[in-house]
Amino acid sequence: MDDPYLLATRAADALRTRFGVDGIDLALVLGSGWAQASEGVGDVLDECPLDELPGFSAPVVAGHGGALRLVRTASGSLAAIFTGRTHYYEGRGVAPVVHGVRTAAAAGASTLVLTNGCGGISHAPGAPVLIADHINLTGATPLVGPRFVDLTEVYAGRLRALARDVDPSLEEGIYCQFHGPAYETPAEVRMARAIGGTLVGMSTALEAVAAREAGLEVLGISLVTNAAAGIAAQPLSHAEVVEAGRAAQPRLRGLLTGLLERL
Ligand code: 8IG
Repeated sequence: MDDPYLLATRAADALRTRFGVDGIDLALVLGSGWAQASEGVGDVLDECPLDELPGFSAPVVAGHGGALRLVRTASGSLAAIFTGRTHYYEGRGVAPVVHGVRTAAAAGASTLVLTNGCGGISHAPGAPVLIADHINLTGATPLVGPRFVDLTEVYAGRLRALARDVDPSLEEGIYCQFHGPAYETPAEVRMARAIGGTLVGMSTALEAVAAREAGLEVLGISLVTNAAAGIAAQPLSHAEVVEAGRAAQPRLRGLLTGLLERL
């Protein structure tokens, strides 16, 4: 089994069988700081460990989820919520990183909401930020061969407008994806700023590219959990990340709830 598209088709079939549905309408990937906020955003119909489906493996990071949850939204849509993701820094390659995205598309989703926790260059910790565009600094791509995918509008303006309907004070930013797992050096953060980045993270861009290839409409939302290295006086700490996530919960919950009422 080395065709990632075929593997996603099989995972989508397993999803349909496991949940007893014909398909899904949208998918939501939960990043650091988003798990709690997603609770209660719809009626939970069912849930299973992600590694029950072909091609998925158990999470490697403590605090990163590994479940697939089926939710009926207030608008009546069926949403698949991935409570965690595979990161490129895990070293398994790019295909496992985008397997959830391809599975969601194969299961019929037309909309993908990607969330993450990240560092802020020009956004304060605690702020949710709409991703307006990205810069992929991983040197990797999920696309193999002559797949000339148009990336003019990776993050749909229509969905960003919808998010701003819910929360008009949302900022927009440019997400720079680094390989990780080390956080950036201050010089790397200055480089990211110089080339137009306002957020630094370790996910999302690769997933968004695979999503555009699959024809999904993408919304990306970052929770800034820490100032990027060298932006604040102190070094980065995991405790800071956890605390910023905790403090932002009510706002994130309101945002997700409002979004899922509209999707
Ligand atoms: I949470 O400062 C989180 N994830 N690259 N840099 C990068 N990823 C992150 C950061 C950060 N904080």
